Amino acid sequence: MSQPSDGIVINAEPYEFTCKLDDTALLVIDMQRDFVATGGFGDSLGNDVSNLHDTIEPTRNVLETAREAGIPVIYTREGHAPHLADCPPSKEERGQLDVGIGDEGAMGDVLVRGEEGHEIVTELEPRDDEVVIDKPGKGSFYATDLNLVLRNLGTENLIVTGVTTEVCVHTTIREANDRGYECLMLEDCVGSYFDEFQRVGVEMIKAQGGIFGWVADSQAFTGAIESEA
Ligand code: C5J
Repeated sequence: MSQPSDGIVINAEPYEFTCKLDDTALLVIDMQRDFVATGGFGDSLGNDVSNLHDTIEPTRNVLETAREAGIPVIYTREGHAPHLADCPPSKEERGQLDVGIGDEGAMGDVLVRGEEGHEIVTELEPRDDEVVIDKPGKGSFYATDLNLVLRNLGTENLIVTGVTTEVCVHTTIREANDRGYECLMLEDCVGSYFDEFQRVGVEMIKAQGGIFGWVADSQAFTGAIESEA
């Protein structure tokens, strides 16, 4: 069982992933200080952010390879306008947090656009010519222009990185599946606060012959792209 033979072949599970430079985009999901940084929202909730930190270096390598190969890079950021009119009250209230969405935290108002915590971590900063999609939900397609942007680019395949594995990464891959995209998750470039969720979150993508897509590590991706160049 394999995809059509023309194209770049990436060693993946449950079987080889094939794509072309001109029908592929790299998604970098929610690598924001609020989720990843020490002192950010995720950290303030008592989560261990070290697993998320570990994704930065491999993602940086993947970004460099994609940019050199001319693969479009699309970033997403989860967050809300300062008035919070785009934040469902259920989301705002859930958790009964002392410092929750819209409240003042160590990096500005939590998950609010324009605040320090909402920005992408410095190591992975978008270039000026790259698309950054601001999303109010977990899924990157919900209430955003992502599908339009991808269709305009001629994208059929998505290389998926970001955080957190079982929340925004999974929701986005599931949404992408239903819209006809093929997704390759790079397992060392996605991170969860919880080891068990990371393990199972990765397994679930490639189970049942690739029910949601494929999984590879970042070196399988960079090696395949670089050998094509
Ligand atoms: C969460 C995300 N975990 N980016 N957001 O609330 O996964």
